[in-house]
Amino acid sequence: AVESSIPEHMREAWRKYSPSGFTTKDQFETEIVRHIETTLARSLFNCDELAAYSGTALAFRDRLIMDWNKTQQRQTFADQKRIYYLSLEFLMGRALDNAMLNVGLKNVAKEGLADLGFRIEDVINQEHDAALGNGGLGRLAACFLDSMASLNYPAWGYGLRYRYGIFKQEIENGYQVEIPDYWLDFNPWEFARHDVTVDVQFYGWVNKYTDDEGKQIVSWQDGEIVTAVAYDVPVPGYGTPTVNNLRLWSSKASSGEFDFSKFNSGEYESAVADQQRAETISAVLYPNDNLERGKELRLKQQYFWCAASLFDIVRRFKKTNRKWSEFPDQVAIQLNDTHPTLAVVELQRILVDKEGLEWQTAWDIVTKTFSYTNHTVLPEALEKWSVPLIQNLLPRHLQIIYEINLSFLQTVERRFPKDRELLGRVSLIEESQPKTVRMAYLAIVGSHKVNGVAELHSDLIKTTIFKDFVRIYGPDKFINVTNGITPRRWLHQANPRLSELIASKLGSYEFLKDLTLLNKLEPFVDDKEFKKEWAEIKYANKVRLAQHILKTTGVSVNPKALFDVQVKRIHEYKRQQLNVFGVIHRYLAIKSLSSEERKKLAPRVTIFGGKAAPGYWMAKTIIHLINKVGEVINNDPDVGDLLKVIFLEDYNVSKAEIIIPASDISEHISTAGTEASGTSNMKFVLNGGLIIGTLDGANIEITREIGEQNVFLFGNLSEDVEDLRHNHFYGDYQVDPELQKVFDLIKSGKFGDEGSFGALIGAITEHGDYYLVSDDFNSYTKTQDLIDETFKNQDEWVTKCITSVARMGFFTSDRCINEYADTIWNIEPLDVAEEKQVRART
Ligand code: F58
Repeated sequence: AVESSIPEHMREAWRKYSPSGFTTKDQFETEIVRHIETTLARSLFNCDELAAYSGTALAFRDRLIMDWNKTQQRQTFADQKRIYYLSLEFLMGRALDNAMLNVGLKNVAKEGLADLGFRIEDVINQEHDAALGNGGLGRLAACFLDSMASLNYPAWGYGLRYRYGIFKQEIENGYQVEIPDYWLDFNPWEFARHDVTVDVQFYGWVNKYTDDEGKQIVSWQDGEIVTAVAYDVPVPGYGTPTVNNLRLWSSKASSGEFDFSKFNSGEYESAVADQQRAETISAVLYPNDNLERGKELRLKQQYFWCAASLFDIVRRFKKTNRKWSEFPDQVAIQLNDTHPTLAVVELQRILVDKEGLEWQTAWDIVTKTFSYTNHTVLPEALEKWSVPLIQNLLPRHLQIIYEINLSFLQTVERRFPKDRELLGRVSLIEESQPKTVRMAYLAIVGSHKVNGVAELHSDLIKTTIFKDFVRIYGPDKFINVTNGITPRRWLHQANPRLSELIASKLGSYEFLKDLTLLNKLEPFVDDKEFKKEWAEIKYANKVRLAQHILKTTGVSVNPKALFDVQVKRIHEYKRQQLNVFGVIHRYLAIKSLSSEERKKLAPRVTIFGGKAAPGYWMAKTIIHLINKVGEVINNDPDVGDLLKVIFLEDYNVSKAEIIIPASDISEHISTAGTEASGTSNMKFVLNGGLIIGTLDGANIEITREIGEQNVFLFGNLSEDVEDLRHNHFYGDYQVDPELQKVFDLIKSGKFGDEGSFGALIGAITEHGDYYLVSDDFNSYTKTQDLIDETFKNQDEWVTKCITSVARMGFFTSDRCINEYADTIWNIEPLDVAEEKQVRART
């Protein structure tokens, strides 16, 4: 027992008064009113929706805390192996609705709030998204936390508590404008642990000497110290008492560093400046997706977070008084991309420099502990850090990296003595100017397993960027774990009516815990009543989105039209430009028809959403073009309802929850071989929408599961991409003639100053069309025509949708987490049966 625990003979009183949390409507109302009147110091004369949200959040938070405390006690007591998920991004979105559904008391809250004069939807909408991520990678981490808690795995997330999440996007005159996302004004979901801190060192120099006993001592000295303060966020599982912990680190000046003498000597300003410099580390999320820029502050963020997390993990391990050799039996650490790779080096440093282990003994422990997930093959997204930068910021770590490299290259040389070039290719150090550290290679060498995120992607990394490493380590080190999504948020929360309809057919909500049960829906594809209800729900979701569109853009759209959606980060490889060129092509077609012929067309609303990295000029040009095309088409009386083009501002998790359930067709149209997996493709199909897509990422496995007849596939295959790119530079290469007409219209100034879009067109006509927009254009527009035809037969369409949903069971993140647990982490869920019984009795 620790000193701070209450003596045994006094615990009875303690237990007697320990709160048990509300379960009934009356109890909920008591709690919310108490919080509003005391915690928030408001009253019934002064309670707006924000206050109602705050009170509700505090009431649910109380419940979560109790389960959270118990979960942590249970996990400590069970003393099993834990998984630590290190991610620089956790794109959590809102917490209240999720907490209500996971605890299972949303209806209680709904009725209670109604009694007090509020609509639950309005209350939920008051919450600010927790937007600590860019896109797919960050949202995947959030889905994984949900699954790990729901499956009762002893798991912790570790990340950074950015003061500013991903920027808020506004569109002004068709251009993206970035607004800072300060989100911490009122955040009831975090707990500052001012007593849980770690001092993190930067800069300084390395002192190597031999002590009196002849032992080599290495010590990293001087430099500056920044303190990491822990902020804990409860992560509730669905239908289980497990509430795991997400620990986010915030930076502040260390009390040692904060120079009080400066105050006294009148250097007040510079003392405050020091403090601000320390706080800058966790100030802002870098807003790039799939691009690395090598900024010092980003490296500082990475080390700050890795050092604090590792210290915390090691501190917890040491409390168990085990031998170091047992570390990998207690601890598994997953690296979400290469961003946390310094953790590998840091653990080696702790074991060798601080704990005095032999190099090789330490290294065995390190490699058994870590595993690494790769999320991209795009060369511009692979992290490389300049050696001089690391030398200056982390001098001891650079030495360790060189030592790791030396011993790795020696092994390679022994195994492949005749292959001199191999050594240069796989070296952790690239001999560039300046030299750089190849972080992906370091992550591979420091891990026992490396995984890609969809089958095609995992194959591609083995045959392209990591080919040499497959030769060196053998194929078993490289595996695939296809991504998944949590059905709790992406079906039950986002689409409650569809979830309810499914439950009514399957007899329970058990499918939310075992998504393969959805296959029991398939026999109902011939049930007329069921199909009607299905179609009504989709229509209601479209009406809701149409209202949102009207409110935010002023454009009125017809909910009976086909809703065609592409929402994701704006990037050339994701090809929003292909989509908007397709829209212009459709516009030209409409204009060329007589008014009689137009009546036969299927009306369509094309909806875009997504942020461009602030420095990604081409992506911003794509946004500009979409908005300009929308202005023209939406106001052309010849077109009317036949075509509307919408750009939805500030796409984020909570907007995705409105948009995704309202889609008929969504677009996943990346150049084959560029999108590692994609996860929104899964969300759309799970919500009864069909997809148009290339044979890329998880589209391939989605097609295999739901059947080719239910997917609109088009475009060139990944194996042909290289040759096609090559061909663009030879012979008399010409762009697709239909695409050329689109370019001509843009160049005519129809959508405003044609100069604005010159680079976008030039990338295709002059600069080799790297993303194969022209090669795929014909196939794309033909497939869009097929979609129009198919949509006309609503009965057939609904059949496709239902069949697809029924076959989506594979894509739950629960399956994904179980695969990680079995094949990489070697961890077991913690038994909570007893806890559940105690709950049922009380
Ligand atoms: C995404 N990567 C992949 N990176 O693009 C997507 O195919 C995949 O489904 C998803 O990961 C999950 O595996 C991604 O989102 C980033 O945003 C990084 C942020 C930090 C800088 C480098 C890119």
